[in-house]
Amino acid sequence: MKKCFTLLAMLGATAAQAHVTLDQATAYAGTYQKLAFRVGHGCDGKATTGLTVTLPEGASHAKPMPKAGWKISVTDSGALREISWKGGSLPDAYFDEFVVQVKLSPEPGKLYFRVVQECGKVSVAWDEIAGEKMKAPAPVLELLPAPAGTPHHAH
Ligand SMILES: [Cu+2]
Repeated sequence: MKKCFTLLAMLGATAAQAHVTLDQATAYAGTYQKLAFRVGHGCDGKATTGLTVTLPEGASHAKPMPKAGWKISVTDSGALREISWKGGSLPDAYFDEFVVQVKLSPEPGKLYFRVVQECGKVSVAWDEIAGEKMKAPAPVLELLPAPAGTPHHAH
């Protein structure tokens, strides 16, 4: 994580792209969307070997996209749903995306996705949802009111 803090100091807000982030910042409420979780670096130089995303209530009907080299598992335990990718190895010098399709809540607002990044025995929780100068912010998606005529079944 040290490397990340240095980048934050140097680049300010743009360094957020180097964390674990969502490919898109906004989406229309009530639609099906492809969400790509982008892993910008490993854990203090170590390769990423696992990623677990907790879906908020506002993201349902989750369908992960198969990913070569990674084993996907889905946990559905009532309100909280977890999707994890394990068994691969993403070197610190590269980035990759982990993709899932979800149906978004019809209510506009922000959805936070808590993510745990694993690098062998080390892990980083990307779960901060408020405050300035967050060290490990959770990926966030802002749901915008859908314009009239937006198809609700894009799948
Ligand atoms: Cu980062």
